[in-house]
Amino acid sequence: MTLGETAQSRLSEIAGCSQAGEGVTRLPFTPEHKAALEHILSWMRAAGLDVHMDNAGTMVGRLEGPKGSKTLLIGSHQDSVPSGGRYDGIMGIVLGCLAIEKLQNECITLPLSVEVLAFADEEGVRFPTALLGPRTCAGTFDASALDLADNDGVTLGCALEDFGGDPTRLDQLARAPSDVLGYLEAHIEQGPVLEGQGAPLGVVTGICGIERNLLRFTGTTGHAGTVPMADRQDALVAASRFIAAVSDKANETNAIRATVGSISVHPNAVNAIPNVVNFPLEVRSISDEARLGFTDQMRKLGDQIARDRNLSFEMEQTYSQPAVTCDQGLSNALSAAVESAGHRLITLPSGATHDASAMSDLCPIAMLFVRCKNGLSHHPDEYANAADMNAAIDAIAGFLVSLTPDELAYGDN
Ligand code: HGY
Ligand code: MN
Ligand code: MN
Repeated sequence: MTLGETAQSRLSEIAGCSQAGEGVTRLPFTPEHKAALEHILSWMRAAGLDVHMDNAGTMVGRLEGPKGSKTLLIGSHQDSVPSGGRYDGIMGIVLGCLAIEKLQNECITLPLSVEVLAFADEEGVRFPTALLGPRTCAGTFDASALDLADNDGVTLGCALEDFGGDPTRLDQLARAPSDVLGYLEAHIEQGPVLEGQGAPLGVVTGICGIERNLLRFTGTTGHAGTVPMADRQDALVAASRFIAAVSDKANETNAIRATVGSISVHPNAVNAIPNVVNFPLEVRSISDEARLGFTDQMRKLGDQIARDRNLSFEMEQTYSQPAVTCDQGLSNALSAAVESAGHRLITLPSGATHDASAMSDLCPIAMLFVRCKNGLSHHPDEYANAADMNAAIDAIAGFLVSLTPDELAYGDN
């Protein structure tokens, strides 16, 4: 059985740690998360790692290197979106463990310490916040997020405490940058590029930035049968014009991904003119300048549509995350390892965000993408094949071995 096939079998097993229903639904600090940790614990122990769960619910597996050497962190997230796939996040954890297991089996000792980190919550589905694990590592976690609640009114702080974490000691998890050489995340591509290029692996150049705004059009409600069309201040018609224009404008450039993923209408009655419509607008781009410019353009468009129809328009930012660039030195080492493993080198940006986005506040980052069937992700049919995962394990192992001791001299940056 190849290590890629072992990865496939492990991912199939842990996919069972899910709420009932199609695909994988594994949210942070739930029974499904607790069950998944048992599998992750066994993977880390099989790789010879010392394992513990930290106060943020991150499962940490560590292989101690030579005294005073720096640590290379490998990681990704254990959680999924509702009815998601078997690979998003969890793949990076199993591939990290198997790459270290491969080196152990080949009696190769590394000139550095290595850790595998299984972060609890990257998707931000259960709570209106995300990246708890990497932000505690980077010392950038905002403790006010602990008061944010899920749909059942359970706060992040309570859920974390009930799970065995300690929300009062998260600030003690911050790593000293001088101890860390960098962070590597292997992840299914979640897009069609590698499949289109016929390549199993890709080295990521950078991770997109995100901005989310809540938008509101406010008009006047009235009887659907008696108010003449010309006299209406219909908030849903205005929002519809706006949303169609967002898509048209985003289609004019490949630099932008703009999405309206949900909408609420008031009074939401078949025979009443809608007077209040709320919806989120998410804008992503690898270029922060392009993202900010597009969002500003959309704000002006909303004002114009509201003026033309005698409505009011509001737009309030609810989330923002800048684009991050992967470290050139680590990416060069990763690229060399991909080619030494016998694979063509493809480099590409990431339209999805990752734990690496937050880890970039701590240390240099690198990402390795694995080919994704039909580019499908956040979907039950998400799939990566064993041969490609085997190639990734070889590349990660080769990357670890290639990191030269002088780069790892303690405290050299
Ligand atoms: O939204 C994202 O890009 C990630 O999957 N959380
Ligand atoms: Mn995801
Ligand atoms: Mn992910």
